[in-house]
Amino acid sequence: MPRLGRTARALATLLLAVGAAAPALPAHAGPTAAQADPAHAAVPEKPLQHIVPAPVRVTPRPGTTYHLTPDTRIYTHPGSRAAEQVGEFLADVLRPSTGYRLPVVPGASGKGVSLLLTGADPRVGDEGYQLDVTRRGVVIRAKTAAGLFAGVQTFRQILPAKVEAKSKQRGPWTAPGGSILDYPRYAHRGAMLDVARHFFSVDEVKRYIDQIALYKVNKLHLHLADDQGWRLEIKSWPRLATYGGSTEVGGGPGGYYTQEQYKDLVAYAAARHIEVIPEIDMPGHTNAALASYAELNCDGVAPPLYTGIEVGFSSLCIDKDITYKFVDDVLREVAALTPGKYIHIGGDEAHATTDPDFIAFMNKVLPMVTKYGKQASGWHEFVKANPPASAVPQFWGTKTVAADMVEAAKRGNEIVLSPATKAYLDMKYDEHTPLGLKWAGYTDVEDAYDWNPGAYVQDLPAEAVKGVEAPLWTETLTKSADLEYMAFPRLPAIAELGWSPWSTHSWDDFKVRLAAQADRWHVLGINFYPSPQVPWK
Ligand code: TNX
Repeated sequence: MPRLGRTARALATLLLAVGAAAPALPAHAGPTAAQADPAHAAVPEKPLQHIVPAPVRVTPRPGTTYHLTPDTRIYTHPGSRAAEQVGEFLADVLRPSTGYRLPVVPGASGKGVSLLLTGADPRVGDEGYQLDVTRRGVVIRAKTAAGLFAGVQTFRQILPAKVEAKSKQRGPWTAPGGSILDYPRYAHRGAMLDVARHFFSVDEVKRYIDQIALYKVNKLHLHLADDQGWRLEIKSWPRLATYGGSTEVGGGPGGYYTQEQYKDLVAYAAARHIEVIPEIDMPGHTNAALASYAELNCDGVAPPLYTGIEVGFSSLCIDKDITYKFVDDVLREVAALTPGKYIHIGGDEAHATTDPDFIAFMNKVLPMVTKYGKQASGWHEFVKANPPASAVPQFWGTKTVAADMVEAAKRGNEIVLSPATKAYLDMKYDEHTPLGLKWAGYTDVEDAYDWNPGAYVQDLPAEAVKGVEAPLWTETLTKSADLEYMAFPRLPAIAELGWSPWSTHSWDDFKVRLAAQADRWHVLGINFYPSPQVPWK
């Protein structure tokens, strides 16, 4: 027990003994003894109880700890390249701060850290894991590399926060003994980033990918085209990127990803078990495309580029054949760049398109998505077109009554929930927030956290919910520090709704676990909003 006074040591021993009497505690087991005791400052951290998102089951092994040492090896499942990659990912996190070599070797050993694809509790499913920390070693078991990766994220959180540092730090590198069984509530745990309103470089997007991976988010929806900018090179329509991508909100230089850069982003996400869902918004939110090619406009006249923040004024020309040649070309190229299942075709706020035109448009475009081997996602308005059961509507409403979502569920669509009043990371926290918008209302952390996706939309059956997603629109955000200020701490709140069983849901517990994350955010340089709702240390 490191550097504690005698009284504190006695107290800590007592607390560990108390822990011993209570074997399996759910992660939400109320305030810890440490917080309840006035002398808590001297009591060691209880990282097993501070994991975000809350695991399904945590069983401490009181009095037991494991230490990384200069001789520690990372063993990965023999013959599995995917497990080896997860091992390399873990080593890349641990090496700079510990200064240890941490070789990644195939094999299984009770010593060191082992990442194994056998022997996991069947309940872990496709993305869950089991984590066991004993005096001899750490063993993560899963059925898939995605499960091992999730286990690695948990392992990071039970090591001291400074393990996240990029430079050598002083140990000890202690993990508390215990066992965790963990698996997600929902298959879709998404974050959306709008790179159209303001452009974010490949490195900035990678930084965000690393941040969302910490909280077991498994989908990155990239909003790649909007009125203010087209951000992906399309070889058959090159001016989309070179001209349509040449500005952004406020008139800055904008930018776009070449297809090579985009592939690199997709691979970077895949290495973190995150599927990129590209969005090309249509038929509205298309001024950048309309400005790039005059022939896409009904009157044949290209409008100027747009750098304001109004929505709902642009539309592709529904009656022109060239519109569908254009969409087909774009979807073909986007599909070829997409190893994931989904292409998001937008469909929101098409205020410049009549309903019959909108439906006619979607009826032509939805089959193209299928033709290129993908399933369509779309903002919830696209259910007007009766998309096939494989399509995934993304609900962004501000009300909890949504008959169209209930009807879509009856037709077999699974729905992703991004209610703007809860999950929109671009909403201001309160009236003092310097960034963000407020049309859906202020959203402090407790608002973002306190809703049940399984029972949110009235009469929508729990089984119709595919998951949750936190959109980050960037009309007012220009740099990574801005993204982080809006996403932290609300992104971890939405991530927990997507991962953790509802039985663990407790704001009073969550806010304490969230507070404990701040040490990590400091070390990682994440610019978070220190909400007064959270008991930061
Ligand atoms: C609505 S919600 C939009 C976006 C804006 C956002 C700003 C939705 C699908 N569309 O175009 O960026 O509000 O909060």
